[in-house]
Amino acid sequence: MVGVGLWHDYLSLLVGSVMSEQAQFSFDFPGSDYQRIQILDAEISMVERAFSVAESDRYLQSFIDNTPWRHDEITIHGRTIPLPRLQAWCADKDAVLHYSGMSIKPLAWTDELLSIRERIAELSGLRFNGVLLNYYRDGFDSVGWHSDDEQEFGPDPVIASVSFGATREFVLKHRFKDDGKPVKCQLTHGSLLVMGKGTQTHWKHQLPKRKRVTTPRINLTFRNMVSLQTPVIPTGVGITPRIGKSTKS
Ligand SMILES: O=C(O)CCC(=O)C(=O)O
Repeated sequence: MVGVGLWHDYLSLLVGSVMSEQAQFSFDFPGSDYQRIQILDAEISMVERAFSVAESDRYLQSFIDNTPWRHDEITIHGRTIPLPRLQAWCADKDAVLHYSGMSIKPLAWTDELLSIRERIAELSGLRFNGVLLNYYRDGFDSVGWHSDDEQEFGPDPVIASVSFGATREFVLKHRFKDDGKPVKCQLTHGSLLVMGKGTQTHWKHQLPKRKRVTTPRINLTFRNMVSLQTPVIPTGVGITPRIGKSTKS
């Protein structure tokens, strides 16, 4: 039998291969698939196989084919350019998203999104009332540096990020400390990344362009709009959920 120390070392090596050495890992929940990622001033957890390959394949194709994607534009310094990705916002009624100068009315929840939301709740105890869908058609699509600190999500939001399709590098950088190296994380097909307390207030993140990536990726960021009549309070199991303005490009 592998001892706890060795098991921890093995996991550190395994996970360390996809994260910068700045991150430290601990495996707080033996028997679960959680990897708790200890980074300065924030809590981040990951489940690499939150969805099976078959489920993830099905979700990837279905979201690409069936989502009424919007291709928004953003004006920066007087220049209007299309965002380098497609998007959709699904949420409880009345959850209007104010985002990069736009007001986006929510689409209704679909059965698939509800199932995924339920899986997140089973795995983490976290519950959400909205989800932003991002469709990266290939490695030329991206999202620039930002924090998800829009007012409607409260002062220090917890966000659950589910990925299907091409593995893409997710990079975090501390907002106030210039000396730290960026933390890099590979978001794989069927993975769940929970950005806990501190992640949006102390860190920014991006999904950089990767020209060698030729296949699509769907990312779903589940969020809680705190102004709704029926705000959903996260209740943590396995991770420590706690209960932020950005212009993304
Ligand atoms: O696609 C990703 O993994 C990141 C998405 C993101 O940063 C966002 O929706 O705010």
